[in-house]
Amino acid sequence: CEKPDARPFRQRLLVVANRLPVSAVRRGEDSWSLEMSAGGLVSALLGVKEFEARWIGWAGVNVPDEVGQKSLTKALAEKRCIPVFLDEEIVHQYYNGYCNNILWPLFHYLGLPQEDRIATTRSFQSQFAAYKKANQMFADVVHQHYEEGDVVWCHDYHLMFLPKCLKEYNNNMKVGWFLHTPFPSSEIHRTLPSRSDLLRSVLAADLVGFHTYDYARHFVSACTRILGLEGTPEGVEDQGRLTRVAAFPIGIDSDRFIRALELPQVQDHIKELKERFAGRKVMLGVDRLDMIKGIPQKILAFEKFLEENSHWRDKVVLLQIAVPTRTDVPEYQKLTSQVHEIVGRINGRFGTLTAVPIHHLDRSLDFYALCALYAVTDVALVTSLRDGMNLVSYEFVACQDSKKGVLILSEFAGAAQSMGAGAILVNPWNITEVADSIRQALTMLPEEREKRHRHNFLHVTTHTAQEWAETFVSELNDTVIEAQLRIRQ
Ligand code: ADQ
Repeated sequence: CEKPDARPFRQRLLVVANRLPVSAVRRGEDSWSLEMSAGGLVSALLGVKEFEARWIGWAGVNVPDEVGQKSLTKALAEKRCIPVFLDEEIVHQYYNGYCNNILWPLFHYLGLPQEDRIATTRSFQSQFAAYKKANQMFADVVHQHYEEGDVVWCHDYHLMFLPKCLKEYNNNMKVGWFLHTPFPSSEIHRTLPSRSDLLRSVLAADLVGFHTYDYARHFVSACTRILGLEGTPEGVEDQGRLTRVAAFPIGIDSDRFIRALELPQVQDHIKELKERFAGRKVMLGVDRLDMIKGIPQKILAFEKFLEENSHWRDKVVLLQIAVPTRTDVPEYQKLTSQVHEIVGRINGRFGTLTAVPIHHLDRSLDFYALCALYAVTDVALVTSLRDGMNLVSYEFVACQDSKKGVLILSEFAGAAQSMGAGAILVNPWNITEVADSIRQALTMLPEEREKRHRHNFLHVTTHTAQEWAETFVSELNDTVIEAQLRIRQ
């Protein structure tokens, strides 16, 4: 007789995102090395243990041949990953073009590209066509792997067309969509030529989630103003069908950071850093090198602080770690040169033969080095011009339980809504205000630091990535059950 399966039932979750959590590098005709990629989405979803999760996405590499596609599919299957194969042209038009050149800046209030109008319209149309085509390719792969009862969770602005494609395949599929960036005011969204198509497609999902209540409100008001639909406290209604819209603020796996601080290698690194910067307060910025992160504004505010507080010049150092991203895009290349130019000028102005005020690194740090840096920091500076949430602020807080450093946080990061009471909130465009907040942070009394840190630490350790994912998926299950009950009534 068959033994009963001892494992509790775990629902299958298909996580669909533009990128898989691993990047593939080809080593031979059918040999691959797979590297874990960093980033908020990956670290958040890796903490989810309640589900039988599979990832569907692009592995970041062009694989034109069948041998390569087969062998990569096999290698990825061991990591529970399923590839979507995108060719170079699609990647160029869909990913570099429509996603990164149009949706990303627009959703962060940087507007649409400003080139010649006719050229923009033409390239816009072909990029949008590629966007739809790529989303359909993702849908095809989901369809091939879908089993009845699965939950399909689509992620981010790359896949706004996916909910509609999935529901066309199977209207009973449970589909959720979550946006990791801000959703802008409806006045911004309405400038997008494909504004209605994207909204309608997202509305095909059963549940639509955002980091903050404000983004959810902007989305609902875009649907009411642009599509003429009815917004309700629950979401958006279209001819009796409700799409539930709500806020699900993401978190981090805080225990992973807290546990890492106890490892000997991290402790050694902390000791080295303390010796290296002895006698100086350490300020830290960790960002992807992206215009939305407000890196030039942050550095200029630091310059202003040094200008106005000469007695601090040899007592403080700013470590700015910036991972280059989208390096083939001219705007990003310009940003890199701009940051280097400002850092060089300030170091020339305030540096001495033995020390410079800014250490700028254009690279990624490994997890343990990052934890050590967070732990020795006195003041973290997060000055995003817009940011869906910003996980760096969470990671810093998780590593500060002994030091109780101060977080200076942009009011335009989603994190400001959860950590506003513990951080010093600033308008990153106001260089004078940020410079003043640096002085305030460096001179803050220990009791005040302790009080602010307690608030933030409690938030970061209770609102974790796991809790975020479980809440979203259980809300999605409930939403579908409620909709079925409504139809039966
Ligand atoms: P990102 O824009 O990538 O994420 P963020 O939330 O700060 O921004 O996450 C960045 C991640 O990359 C963090 O885990 C951080 O540790 C890591 N990282 C950044 N710089 C690094 C460096 N130099 N070395 C090593 N690691 C580095 C998007 C949205 C955010 C949203 C997340 C999650 O733009 O607003 O918070 O998704 O939803």
